[in-house]
Amino acid sequence: MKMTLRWYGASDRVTLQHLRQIPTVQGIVSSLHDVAVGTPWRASDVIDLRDTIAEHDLAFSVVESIPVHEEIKLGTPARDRYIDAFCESVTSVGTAGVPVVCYNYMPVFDWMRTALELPHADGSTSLAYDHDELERIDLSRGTGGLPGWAAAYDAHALTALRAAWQRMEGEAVWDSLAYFLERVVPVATAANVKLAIHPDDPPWSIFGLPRIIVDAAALRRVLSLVDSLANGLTLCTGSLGARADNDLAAMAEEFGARGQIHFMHCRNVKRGTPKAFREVAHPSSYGDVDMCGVLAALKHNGFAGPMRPDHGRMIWGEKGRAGYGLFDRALGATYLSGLWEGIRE
Ligand SMILES: [Mn+2]
Repeated sequence: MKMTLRWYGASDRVTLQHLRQIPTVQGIVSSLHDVAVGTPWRASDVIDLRDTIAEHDLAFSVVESIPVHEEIKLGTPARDRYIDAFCESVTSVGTAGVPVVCYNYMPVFDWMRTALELPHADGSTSLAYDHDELERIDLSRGTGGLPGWAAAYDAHALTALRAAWQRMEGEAVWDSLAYFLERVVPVATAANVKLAIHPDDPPWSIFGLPRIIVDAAALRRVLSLVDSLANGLTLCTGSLGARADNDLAAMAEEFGARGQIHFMHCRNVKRGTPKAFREVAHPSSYGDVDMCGVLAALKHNGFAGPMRPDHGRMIWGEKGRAGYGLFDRALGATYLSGLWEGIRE
């Protein structure tokens, strides 16, 4: 296992030097955040980012993410040129020697929460989600009412997108994913890059939009679409852990044994009423994720890939990007590394 942390580039308040000072951290997870969705990445830009990271004696371990253009997910005739662009980006990542690309396949919206600073009894804050609250949000005037949703859509664009998605049943999303992977996986293989799909967060339909990467059966199905080591998974314990019927240790065992987990996101959640949760400190006792069970299954199966503490809380008065402060993620990294060290093979 290689411990990594996400870094948002030069504009991130958390610096590479900060991250380097956290015990056990060896690598960085980052992206070309300034390149528009659907524009192919240049190898020279990925190499520049890799070299910046290397100046701090850290590896560029994972690209998270290359965004998948909406036309690809919708399966429109325009998708082919966006798939070509995605392939070109994957090739550039391979040229720079970055071994893993994380991506997700969620319609319209990426991760979704209803609170970015839910206060906890100890004075810390974290991200949280309540489905009833979400469904009460009025989208008729665009995405302005959504907390934390960066890529804004105005009312017109959002209405058009939602109308397009209304024609897509879940099976149609699977078809478009298969079409995408059939073209991208061979390119990734040739570039020596492993693709790692991130589960949907939260793992259920929102605003009437289908979400398909939600449980073990879905992960199995993704792997069956194209049988290749380059077609793999990001196992995110926080995303999948929002559902009580997801046994995360069993998933780590099953997909770890197959060697198809290319990237680990470790985050703990405390589930509330059905379809509600809040993010909590990483140790198992604070939430519903059996972190020791997950890591034991991975270690038992020889997991050697990158792992990162996913979101952290905001503690000690820190301000910054929701979920991506320094302090609690640093505690998460050392907790996870300690847990890992303590598990005997
Ligand atoms: Mn995640």
